[in-house]
Amino acid sequence: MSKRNIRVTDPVWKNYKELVRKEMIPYQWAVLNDSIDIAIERERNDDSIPNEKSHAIENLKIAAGLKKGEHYGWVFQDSDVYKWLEAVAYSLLDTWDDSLKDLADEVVELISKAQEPDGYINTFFTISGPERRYMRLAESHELYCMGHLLEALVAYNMATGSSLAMEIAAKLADHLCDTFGPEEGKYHFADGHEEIEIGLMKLYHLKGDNRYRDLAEYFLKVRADSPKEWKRLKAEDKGGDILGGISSEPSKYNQTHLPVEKQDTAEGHAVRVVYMCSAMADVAEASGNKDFAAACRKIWRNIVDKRMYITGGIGSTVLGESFTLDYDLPNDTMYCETCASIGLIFFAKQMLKLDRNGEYADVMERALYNTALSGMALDGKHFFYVNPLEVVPQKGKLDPTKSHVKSVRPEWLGCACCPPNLARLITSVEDYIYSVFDDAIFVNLFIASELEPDENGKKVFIKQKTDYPKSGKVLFEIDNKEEKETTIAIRLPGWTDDAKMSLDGTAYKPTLKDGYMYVPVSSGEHTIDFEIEIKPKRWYANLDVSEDIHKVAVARGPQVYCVEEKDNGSGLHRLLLNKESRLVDHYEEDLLGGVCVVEGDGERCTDSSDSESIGGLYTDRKEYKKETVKIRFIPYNTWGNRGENEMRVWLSEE
Ligand code: FUB
Ligand code: ZN
Repeated sequence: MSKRNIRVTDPVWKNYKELVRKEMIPYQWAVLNDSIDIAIERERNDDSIPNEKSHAIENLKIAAGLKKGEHYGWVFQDSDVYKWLEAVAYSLLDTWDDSLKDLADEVVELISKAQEPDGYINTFFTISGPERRYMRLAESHELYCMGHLLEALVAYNMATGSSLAMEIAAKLADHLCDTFGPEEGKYHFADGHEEIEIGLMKLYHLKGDNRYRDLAEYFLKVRADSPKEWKRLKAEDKGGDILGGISSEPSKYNQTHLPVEKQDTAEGHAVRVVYMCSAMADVAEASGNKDFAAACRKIWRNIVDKRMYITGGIGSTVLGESFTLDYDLPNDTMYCETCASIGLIFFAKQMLKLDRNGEYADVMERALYNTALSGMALDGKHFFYVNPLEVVPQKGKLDPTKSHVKSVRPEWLGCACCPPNLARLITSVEDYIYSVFDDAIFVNLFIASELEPDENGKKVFIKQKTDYPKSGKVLFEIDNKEEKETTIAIRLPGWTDDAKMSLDGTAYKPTLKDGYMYVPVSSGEHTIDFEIEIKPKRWYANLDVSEDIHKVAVARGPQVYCVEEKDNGSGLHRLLLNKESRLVDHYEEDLLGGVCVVEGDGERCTDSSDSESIGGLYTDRKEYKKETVKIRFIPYNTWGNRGENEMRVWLSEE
């Protein structure tokens, strides 16, 4: 078993990790085995969404020949198990647990039995149509599932040293290298859903085998050529559609409209885009592919400048779970899938390896603290797939265009991609705190933790002490055991204007470049005291975001806030936040697991519900009647934890 070289000490994050370890992982295990009586909700009104059970472990058992039966669920149902296994691996790195390890070993064993002798693995095809292998790759998710499997096996090998995990991974990767590639006689197309590229890169980073990196690069390069090959094989395939709708999606849906290196806007299915970019940036860094790097920078700019919600959510429409157009950011019909924000975090992390620019970490933090964490209830057993910025529960129930907008997190979802994705993110959050380079260590996230050098890394130890984002104070205790000076580059978040810093007790003015403050530290022990002001702030959207014009959002540090009916009564659209009112924050230990609440003076329009109601829909009267109210905001990521109620992020301001 290996040890992490970084350990989270922050109580809030430790708590999240414990929630995943103690609640989410066993809960998800029970769901994957259909051994728990819960309501599995369809993520939207669509009768074709399988929601009777998960059957994911059963599918593996059938494929392994241990049971008889049919495949059930999505064609990518296997990936739920793989993501669970990856989360278990990270969790074991945090807290060793013999029985969890034994259980995960059994899963790895089961996977090895479900793997075909040539390395191929996919329960749907093994059970329902071995002759259809790779014939429907636009929709079949075969490589998508394999990508998740590689990620899981790499993580599990790192956590436990499992040689079986590595055997399965090598056999699978070799199968892929033999089957796909530029050489004659191999397949020249990619999967409709990017992910295999990420898995191959993880295996490449672990094993250093260039074939895996090259194949990841190949899958990206061949992407735009794939549709004609998909079409050719589909015509030969004797079976029916596997995921009906997908074959009729436009090429932008799966990013095949242009060669990936020529893409400069985020188009189509949001999760696919950010998974693709994450892999592209990783390959660019590993192989020096400058065209990939340039495309990533352009797509990044398009997302961050024109297509991302203030919560770090992406994907403006349920149709194709997709991006739409610049500045189109509706708050109550959007998609903002939890997985998409998780993918954005992956993308940001890879960009931090390419460019030393704090903006990537700003966005990573925005997505992490808001949309990603909002994906899970405080009990670790209820999950959002879609993360709205404005909810009126009845609309989600009665307006067919809003059936995906839920006001309470379901116990599980027909398409269960998000919960295990979040589990693996939370259990590996330490991987996002620092970027370590030969000449400098970059601090991306402020999370209390202890960093030790890994075997080959530079000998610098950092203890980060902070209760961020409750306060903006961070103390770094650094022990530079190198014989030469090194640099600690600390992110100055883009949402703040100023920071105070002292080095070894003396005020220090660091060089600021691209969002990082550079602090040189000589050999020996040092302290850096760093403080940014965290107070509630108002934010306004670009004028071209028509949905948010004349509205205000409140954030406190990296956390976006929202108002809930529970605190502010129903009809949240009637609230007006006074322009001049001071926003005041205080900590409430007993609320929502302990949160900073923000309050501001405002008004509520009362006209149409009192005795002087206008009586009809419209009036020529100039003013609404108003009553003075105190508006109470809570962190967005904690909404929906007190029963069904209205919520909104953007408020009118007067
Ligand atoms: O297609 C696999 C996963 O299911 C996607 O990443 C999610 O958006 C959901 O559609
Ligand atoms: Zn998802």
